[in-house]
Amino acid sequence: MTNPLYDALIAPQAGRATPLLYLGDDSTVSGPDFVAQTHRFAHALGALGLKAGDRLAVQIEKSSAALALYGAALASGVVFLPLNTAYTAEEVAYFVENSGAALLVGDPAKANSLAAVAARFGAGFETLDGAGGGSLAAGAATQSESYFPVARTRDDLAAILYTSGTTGRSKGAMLSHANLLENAEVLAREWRFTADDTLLHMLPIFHTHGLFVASNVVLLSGGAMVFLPAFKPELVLKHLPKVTTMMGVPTYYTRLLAEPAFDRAATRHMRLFTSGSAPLLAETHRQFQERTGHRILERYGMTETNMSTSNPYEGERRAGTVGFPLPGVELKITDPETGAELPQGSPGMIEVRGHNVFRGYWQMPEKTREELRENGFFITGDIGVVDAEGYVSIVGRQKDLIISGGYNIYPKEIELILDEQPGVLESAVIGVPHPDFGEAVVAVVVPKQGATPDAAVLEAALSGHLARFKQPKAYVFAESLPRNTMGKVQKNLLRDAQKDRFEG
Ligand code: MCA
Ligand code: AMP
Repeated sequence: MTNPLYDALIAPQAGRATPLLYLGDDSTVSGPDFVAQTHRFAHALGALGLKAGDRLAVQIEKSSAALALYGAALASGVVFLPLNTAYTAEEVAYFVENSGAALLVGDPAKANSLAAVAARFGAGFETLDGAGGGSLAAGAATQSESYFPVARTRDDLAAILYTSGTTGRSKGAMLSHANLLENAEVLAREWRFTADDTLLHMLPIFHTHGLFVASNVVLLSGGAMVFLPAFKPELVLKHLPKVTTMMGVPTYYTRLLAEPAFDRAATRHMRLFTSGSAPLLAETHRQFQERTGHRILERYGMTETNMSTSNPYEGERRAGTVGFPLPGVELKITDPETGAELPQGSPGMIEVRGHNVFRGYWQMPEKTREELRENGFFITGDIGVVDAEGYVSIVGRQKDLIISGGYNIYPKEIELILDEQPGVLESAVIGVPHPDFGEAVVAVVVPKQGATPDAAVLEAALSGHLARFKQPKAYVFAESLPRNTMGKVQKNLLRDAQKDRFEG
């Protein structure tokens, strides 16, 4: 009996002699201790009635216990559904309801509101805090350290990660054991990860980047992680001497470049810096090389596809490109209207097919059919171009999406709430260049005749509904929105008008 991800990522940790995790308080977690905690959690999930295939929604702080809970879900065949810690209870409610989660695990500080959400949809509720305490941990403490993992096939689901839709309704991307394992294997090989590596892990673990790219690759290759709750430049400088590799979103690298101490000497021993989740400006790539001598390795992926392309480990890491399709991934550029493949050099829709492509959206067959072709190609919504040497560049997005500090924000979700506010006739939410976040959210609001809606009131109205990072960083009031002959709002014109708003 096998369980592909448990066998590859979790079980081998039991045999390691050196620490798996180095934590922010200078304590460590050994491999055997990590596996024991994973097993105790797996028993605790079983004791709470969770069976293989049930969904486990978690909105918890990053910690070694949170990673062990992910391991426990894998071991017990429970489908892991991690949620951004910034989401409001209202946002969490949608995911619990849509996924039919059997259990919600939340931070004790939010226990009242989250327990009410769980109760509303018939899910159980337990707590786990950033220090590894809470009711789930208490229930696990008395459980056995040995656990026989539940058998899973490569096609069984390991996780569901929600990704927002252009309609404002999030869709659960179903990821199988094979999706996650094969992608981790390819990345570990392509990026030369071995047991000698220690990764500086500062990414959140509720998204693909921090959980499946960073954590899975290290667990698979037998390396270790300096595992910190959040990104802070001063902590990078403190922990850098202990690590060989770092993964980040572009904001991490622009913030590090603002630290004079982050230089050639501080990074001399480093083997690899990777970047993804948002475009890395060619300028940042060049400045980073000038300052440190390292060329950041940029790669491209999505929640639905894990990683699809990467710049080469050996060979030229070309600024402004996301490199080549990874082994086992086919990539083509198509006409967004007809789906016909375009000749090399023409910009068009990026479509990808391979081991990495997800199994469809949870209980949304129509959405799945719209984006995942019968022949297996996934329509990414990203506009790209492939040069004569095969390097892929992302030159735009067909989807109405803002990427701010590596988080995806769908304008529709914000517009729907703004449009309901008193005094608001309509709104258009756009992303404009921002020196720190790459893009920042700006709301263009058209007041109803005679009304004078106030930005502070609108901000307050959004705050009960939406996570803080999605809320506009600025409001602009306009008499009308520019529209084309089809009546569609021309957001490009709004973006042009606002493009210098945050630039110094
Ligand atoms: C925090 N704030 C933000 C963001 N983060 N606003 C816009 N965009 C953001 N990303 C706001 C907070 O709401 C708060 O607002 C203020 O900034 C300070 O909050 P704080 O938590 O202190 O912020 P921070 O620590 O400076 O965080 C910025 C960050 C973080 C370090 C860039 O957002 C981050 O770690 N991002 C990584 C996201 C990530 O892992 N993405 C991977 C997705 P106020 O002060 O007004 O209250 S996976 C993916 O995309 C694909 C598959 C892929 O290819 O990897
Ligand atoms: P998510 O929905 O969080 O999976 O975000 C996926 C999206 O992030 C992709 O469709 C791209 O638009 C964007 N993305 C990820 N990596 C890169 C990159 N290296 N350059 C540009 N965009 C990227």
